Formats: sequence, structure tokens, C-alpha cells
Amino acid sequence: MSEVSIDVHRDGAEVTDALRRDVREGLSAEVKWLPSKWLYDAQGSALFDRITGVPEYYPTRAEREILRTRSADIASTTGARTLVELGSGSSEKTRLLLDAGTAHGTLRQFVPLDVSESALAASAEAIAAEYPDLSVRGVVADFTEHLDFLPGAAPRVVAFLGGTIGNFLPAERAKFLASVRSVLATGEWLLLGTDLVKDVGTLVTAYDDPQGVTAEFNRNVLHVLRTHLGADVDPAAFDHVAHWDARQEWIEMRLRARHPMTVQIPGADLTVRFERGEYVRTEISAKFRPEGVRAELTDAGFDVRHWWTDAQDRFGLSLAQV
Ligand code: AVJ
Repeated sequence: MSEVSIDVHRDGAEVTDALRRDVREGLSAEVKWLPSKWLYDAQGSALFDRITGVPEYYPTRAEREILRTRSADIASTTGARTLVELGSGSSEKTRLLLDAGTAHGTLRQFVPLDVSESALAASAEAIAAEYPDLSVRGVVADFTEHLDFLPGAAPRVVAFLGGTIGNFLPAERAKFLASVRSVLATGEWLLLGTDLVKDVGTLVTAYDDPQGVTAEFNRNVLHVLRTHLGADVDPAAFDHVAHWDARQEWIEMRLRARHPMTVQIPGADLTVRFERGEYVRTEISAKFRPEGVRAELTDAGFDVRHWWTDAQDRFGLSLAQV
């Protein structure tokens, strides 16, 4: 097996501190909210993997279709020596890029980066076993904070797939793209997946599937508050809501209180009151237009070299160079 190493830029205590701060800020706000990254503990990551197999959740399949048809192109255009994947999760679609890069003969190193050490270790080991010629260097870090330690020989391709960039607010998105730009040298690349604006019915059903897997995923954040902060919140007391905000062009996941309640969160030294119908925003998932993606990449200092979509124009993949 090839060489595997994991660099930890974030340990368990720091993660709990960050959760505590976010909970104190978000749950004392006028309109309550929590950052969507807290959906992804081991259980949440497993639920998200299940979502990707739900018929109504099209983004994963649409992006995989693009990667299947374009990976060879990506490998030859970029000549990448290093593939960095931000928010790698189970690195499932990444295998298409790794196959193409190794077939092209330039790819030497894979750098998956994720906040979840358990998810990262498992996928890094699996990839190392499948690709004996690649060196695998996992990084445990929060890519919303800083990226100045990204390892790997140039030219690197930084892949940010799945439409996860849509989980940032517009101002955070600009800051994030600028920070990726700033850690790359001239000639290096960003491969960015963006879900596209489409009819409301398709969007809402993708985030409120009839099997209820997304609802369970959403409520999982309340289990995270129970486990890590001792919250006495009852997940069954909240309805899952997928709301399309037509002005902002994003899907908002919410947890809406079914009845009035008071929740104690000792680990955050906080008491939270909910009225009936009051909600917590747990995620935004912005949907994009092709011209908007191009403008944001250009503003951040990238040259957009390729723009690809699936056959049904549901999802876009940009290949941009510094
Ligand atoms: C993994 C962040 C891309 O925003 O579509 C799936 C997460 N949320 N269903 C998305 C998610 C609800 C997903 N990303």
C-alpha cells in the first residue's frame, strides 16, 4: 500500500469550542440559525451518503455524469501532480478524477481535507489501498477558516465538488474563493461544482425527499447538540422544512418547532426559548446561474477555462486557473 499520513489542524477540543461559540451566537439571534457544517458528525455524514442515493436528490448523479465525461479532459488540461479535495467526505466521485490523473501519468498525490477526522481517515486509507502509486496526505481542517497550509507539488487542482460552495452566504463565498486563489500559484487550478437554478418543484423535492432521509439528516444537528453540549432538545419536536427563497435563489433547510418549548444547553451555558412555528435555519444551499458563477470566479482572480453541465443542465462544473 502507498504512504498515508494525516495532518491534524483541528483537534476535538477546538471543534467543541467552535460548536459552543456558534450555538451561542446562532441560537440567540433574532432569527435562529446554525452553521451547516455541524450537520456532519459521523452519523450526519452517513445520512448525507444515503441522501446521495435518494432518487429525488439529483446533484450527486448530475455531477458524477459530468465527471465521468470530463475527467480525462481535466487531467490532460491541468497536468495535475496533486489533487486536493476540500470537504472530501467519502471521496466517492473523486475516484473518477484519480483514475483519469493516474491514467494520464502526472498525478502523484491526493490531499483530502475534511473537518471530520473519522471520515477522513477511512477514506484516505481506502484510497491509498486502491491507488498504490499515489501518496495520500489527509488534512483535518476547517476550510472556512484558513487554507494557508495546503500541501502538495504544483500544479495542484483544488476540487470543491457537490455544490458545497452553495452553503456559504454570498459574502462568505467571495472570501472563500479569494482565499483559495491566494494559496494557489500562477498556473494552478480550481475545479468547482455548482448546482443550478431550476424549477422550484425539483429543488424542493430534492431537499425534502418522500423517504424522509433529508429530514433525518437535518434533525441530526439536534443530536449533535445533545451529544456534544448536553442539550435536552427533543429532535422529534421539530419539523423538517425545505424553503425556496426565490429572491436569494437558495434552498433554506429549517427545523421548525412543533410546539412552544424551552431548551437547556448546559455545554453552551444557554437557555433557548422556542415559540410554536419558530425555526432554526440549519443550511442554505444556493443555486447558481452560469453567468453568476463565471462572474464570481473572475472577481476572485480566476480565469474560467471550461464550463461543463450534465445533459439536463442541472449542475455546472467549472475549471478555472490562476
Ligand atoms: C453536501 C452541501 C452539497 O447543499 O445539497 C443535501 C448538503 N443538504 N441535502 C447540499 C445537503 C440537504 C449538500 N451539500
